[in-house]
Amino acid sequence: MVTSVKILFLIPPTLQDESTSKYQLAFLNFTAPPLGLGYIAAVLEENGFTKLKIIDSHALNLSSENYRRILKRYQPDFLGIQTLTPTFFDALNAAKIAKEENVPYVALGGYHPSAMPEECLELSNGNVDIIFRGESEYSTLNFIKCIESGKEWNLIHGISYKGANNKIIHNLPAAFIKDLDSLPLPARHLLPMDKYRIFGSSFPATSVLTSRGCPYSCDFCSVSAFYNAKWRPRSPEKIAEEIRYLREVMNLKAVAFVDDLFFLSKKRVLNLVKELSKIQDVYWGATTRADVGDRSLLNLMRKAGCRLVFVGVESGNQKILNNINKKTTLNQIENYFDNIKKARLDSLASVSFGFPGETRKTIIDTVEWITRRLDPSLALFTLATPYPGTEFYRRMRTKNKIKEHNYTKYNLFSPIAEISGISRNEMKLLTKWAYKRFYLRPSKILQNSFRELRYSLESYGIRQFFYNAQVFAKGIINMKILTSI
Ligand code: B12
Ligand code: SF4
Repeated sequence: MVTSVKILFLIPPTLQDESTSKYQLAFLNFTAPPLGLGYIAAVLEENGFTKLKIIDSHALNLSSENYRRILKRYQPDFLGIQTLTPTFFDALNAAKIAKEENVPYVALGGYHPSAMPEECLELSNGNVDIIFRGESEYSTLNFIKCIESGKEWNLIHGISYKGANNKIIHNLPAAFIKDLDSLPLPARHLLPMDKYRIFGSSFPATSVLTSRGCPYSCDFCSVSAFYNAKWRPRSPEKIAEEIRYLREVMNLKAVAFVDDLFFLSKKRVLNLVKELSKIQDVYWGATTRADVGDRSLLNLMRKAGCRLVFVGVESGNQKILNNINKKTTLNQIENYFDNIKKARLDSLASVSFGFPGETRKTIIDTVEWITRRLDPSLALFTLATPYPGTEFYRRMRTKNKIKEHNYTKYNLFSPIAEISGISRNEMKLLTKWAYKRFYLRPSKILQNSFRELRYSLESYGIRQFFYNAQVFAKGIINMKILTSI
């Protein structure tokens, strides 16, 4: 039994070569706080557990040795490590160090362990005691209460662990939180908030979540698998309360709504836009599909401080969109980008190469369509990655098409699955070509420069303009790193 439990949550230090891991963050200049850990910590604080720390090793640039020193000094009773598929081996390394430093309870949580609890426990060689599956605010609270009181874990929902004879036990799944408004705001005060930047901000910024989950079921998406295709919104009033706090208390003026699907309910966005219009000097961006949110809504969003809309386009080929169950049409996507432009918003088109049906020709056609027809402000070209737990993973595995088994490479920039007729090396070259084709056009460079200048003058100040020029240059340099991963 442990009294007054000391708790540490961790984004594990990276084991990857620095240039590779840094690339992802540098290219889009997007680093966001781990809101999931922030929410868990806030619920624990609310319930009287105040011996709490969150260490974001990425934001703080911590090495394994720095992290070991923190463990020695703090000596937590419970360590919870956030684990995405590409950070799985980082998490195992952090767990091993924790056991060497005698941390009694070491846990993994997040997308990857939720999809692969057994494999995670097996590969950890006894360094991980417990896996949290799914949404974990209340399962973590219940677990911490158990270790404080010395009670058994068998009634806690949402956890997996090894029982007698090393047999893996999966307790019942944790229920989804019905009313997201009942959650406290994420414990940002425990995070290094001065370190986070969103798309090109020269000053600190943050992510915010206005809903969880998504009712669609795109084959490749970890989110629909994780949240069981359920969507739950927060109320506009609660979101506005958070934004007001961020603006007035934390002095942040740029926010990325990182929901999986910000736009699902037009009524909710309209109400939210109304609330946000009352808060001065806050600029924001949000994610969407191309079939939700019409022109009038986009116009209102612009007035309420929206500057960037991130659209999951995925492919410029209708058959491929159908193959991945995206349920959008090329026509809808074209209209949507036209509307975004008319509303004077910036757009980011996110595209992945390598879904079923992809050929060299479909990649080239997609890039030309994006460049000439959609002409978004920014484009993100990634490689289709079969994340464990998704339908895409199951299909690729059944067909024996997964050729890369090192999870560290599941970073959206390394070829993982085989695509008939295109070698892995050619996939990298095609991605590199796509970036060049899209960004290195004189018209695009001019257009982006003017737009940045205009935004800097009307919203963020001229310092922002020079900062962005430097980010763009870094991005170009990083393209080399991208294709050498
Ligand atoms: C913002 C964001 C980022 C930010 C910040 C990430 C962070 N540290 O949280 C940045 C830009 C840094 C980022 C980077 C990447 N990301 Co990202 N990101 C997101 C996004 C859009 C929102 C994250 C978020 O705030 N969620 C909201 C909170 C409430 O949920 P949560 O974090 O999942 O936490 C809950 C549970 O998962 C669980 N939990 C999570 N961690 C832990 C830990 C413990 C101990 C416990 C008990 C529980 C627990 O409890 C939490 C509360 O309920 C998600 C999509 C999504 N909806 O989650 C993708 C997502 C997590 N990212 C993803 C990917 C692939 C990446 C990158 C590889 C992309 C890239 N190439 O750049 C990198 C990896 C960076 C790295 N090396 O770690 C994938 C992960 C897929 C997978 N199977 O691993 C997702 C799911 C997107 C997707 N649809 O595929 N990302
Ligand atoms: S890709 Fe977007 S629309 Fe599709 S399931 Fe995932 S979050 Fe929903």
